[in-house]
Amino acid sequence: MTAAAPCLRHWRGWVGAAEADGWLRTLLAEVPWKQESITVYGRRHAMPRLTCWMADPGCGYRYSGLENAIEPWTPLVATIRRRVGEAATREFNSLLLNLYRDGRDAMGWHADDEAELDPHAPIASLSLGASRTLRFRPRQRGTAPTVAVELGHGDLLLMDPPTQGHWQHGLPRRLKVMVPRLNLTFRVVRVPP
Ligand SMILES: O=C(O)CCC(=O)C(=O)O
Repeated sequence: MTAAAPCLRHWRGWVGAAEADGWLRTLLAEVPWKQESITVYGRRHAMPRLTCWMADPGCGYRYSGLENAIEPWTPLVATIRRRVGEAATREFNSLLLNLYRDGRDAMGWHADDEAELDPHAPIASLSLGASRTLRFRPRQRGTAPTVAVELGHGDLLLMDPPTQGHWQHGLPRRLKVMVPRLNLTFRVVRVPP
């Protein structure tokens, strides 16, 4: 059964504009961004965004058939991880960074429900740079209305369980946007005891 709405907590301007500007500048310059390709219906496509997977050792993650190489936490990202963890009252051991170079870059409909992820943990999403709309739709189509969340510079969005079980989310293109947007989604990967 679909929950009536995704379980979201949205803090607009969670980080102030001046600090968010500094984070954006530093992350654009120091993260080892990669252009990955994915296979869809047997054909290779360049992903419409750049990505980087930062995580504790042992926290590997696969999606769309890609095994992500683990990059170590940079000092700034380690600080952001701690602050986001305090806001969410949850420690995160991994992070997918997405760089949307302009409004042509996007993310298709999906749920973050891979077997490696702890389904009882929230996913915390920090946005920096251009404002873009994150859309949610029920996995059982037509059982609830689509929800649109405008994510601006410095916003923090928590997606609490069971959102990923019932809803997909995606970030459509917005062709008028000429400047980059960064999104950091902190996750909990299950590690064997
Ligand atoms: O860029 C966003 O806000 C969404 C990112 C996302 O859906 C993901 O990393 O799974």
